[in-house]
Amino acid sequence: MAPRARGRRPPPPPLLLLLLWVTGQAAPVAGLGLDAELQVERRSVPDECPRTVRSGDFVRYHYVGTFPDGQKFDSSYDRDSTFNVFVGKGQLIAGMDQALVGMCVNERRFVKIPPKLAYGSEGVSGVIPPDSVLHFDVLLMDIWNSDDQVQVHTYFKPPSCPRTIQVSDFVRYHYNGTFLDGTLFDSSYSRNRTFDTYIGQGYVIAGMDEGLLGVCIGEKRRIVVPPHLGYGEEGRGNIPGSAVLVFDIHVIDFHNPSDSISITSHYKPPDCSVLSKKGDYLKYHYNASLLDGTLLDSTWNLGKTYNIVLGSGQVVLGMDMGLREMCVGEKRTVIIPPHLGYGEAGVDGEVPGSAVLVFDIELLELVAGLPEGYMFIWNGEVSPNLFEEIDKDGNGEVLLEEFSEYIHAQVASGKGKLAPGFDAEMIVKNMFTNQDRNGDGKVTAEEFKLKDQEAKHDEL
Ligand SMILES: [Ca+2]
Ligand SMILES: [Ca+2]
Repeated sequence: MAPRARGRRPPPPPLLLLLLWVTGQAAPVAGLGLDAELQVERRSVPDECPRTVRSGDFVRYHYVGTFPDGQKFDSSYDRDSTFNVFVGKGQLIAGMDQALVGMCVNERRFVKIPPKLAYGSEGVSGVIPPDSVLHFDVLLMDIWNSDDQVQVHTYFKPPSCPRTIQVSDFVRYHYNGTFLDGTLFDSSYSRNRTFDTYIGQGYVIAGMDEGLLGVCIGEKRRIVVPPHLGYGEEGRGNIPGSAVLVFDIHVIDFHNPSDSISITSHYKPPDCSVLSKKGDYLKYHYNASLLDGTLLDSTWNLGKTYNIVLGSGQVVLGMDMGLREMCVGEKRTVIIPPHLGYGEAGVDGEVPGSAVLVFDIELLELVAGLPEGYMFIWNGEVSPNLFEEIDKDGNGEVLLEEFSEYIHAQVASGKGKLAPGFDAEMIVKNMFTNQDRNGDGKVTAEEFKLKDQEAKHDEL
């Protein structure tokens, strides 16, 4: 074959089709019984080769096509795009259809194809001379079959797995996304935040919706997604069309929006008869962590308890629920889904968005609250001359100073009781304001009423 001087740029894609795709009339060059003349040299074979090309597979590969004298006539690298094609279906010249069979991803083959398995005695006008032997340096990037399903391989499963992901659960996971040749195309780790999504409802590609089913919290698995369950022939962003995607995922947590909290009591003292209820003032210690064990916060480390009035909105709803009907000395673990915790937003720098939280709690002290709706109660009988007693200077008007002094004296002597856990001055001021109907800063005898004398409860 005569050397050809070729100074022009590689052919554009339409010509590529002429070169590598065989139309119906060109196909008969196969089947001449001269397959032995096809020479295949395996130049580089990867250590790991879980799968090899079979007839009928779809492959993506790079190649450089040269004539025997080394002159390049075509290269996929020049187009910065792999060549994508079904193998063994007559879409390629016969020699290439045969040469690709048995290849591993990342394998490199050097192939010499005789003209009878390429473009024969006719060649391709202006590109391939008649009777040309063609050389191809081939690197296989990708392989799948239209019969492929999602493949799942678990390589770490936590010892305890009380529940696995089901359809409609909401999951947070980390992942590295690579192509079959190992090239990384995306990673949640690089963004330093989990990927969060509902499962089985089409929010993610079909292959991930399927591949995440049945996974445990803390599990690590590889999910291999063929393109028909991924981004298809079109691809998306930096994912080329017809690419197999490999996701190495680590599930951080999941929950279902219908989940409530879960309470596990680890220890109860012998006398566990006084149980916490709404309005009680509680002092407790806690460790807060994520389901994967990451510690977020600990009052034990701070050396002082956390103190709240139960049912007063001082903690997230899940925590309020988790502290109910608990006795002093009891230890329990409360698991709180995000909709009863810190929600989708989380707490900046402290709690990730949509995180399930684990609280290990010990109740140290309980001060019984007042009946619901009361901020102050009398322990015994109420004096019949209450207004006169409060109006110390006897001028018929009670000022805040008189009122405050009187209430505190009642509490100090054990005759009255303020709701525990709140700012006493604030309670007293609210009580006074409630009695001062016309808001002039003084309470008159007419304004003054006992709480129980009214349908609408006030404070005294
Ligand atoms: Ca007065
Ligand atoms: Ca008044």
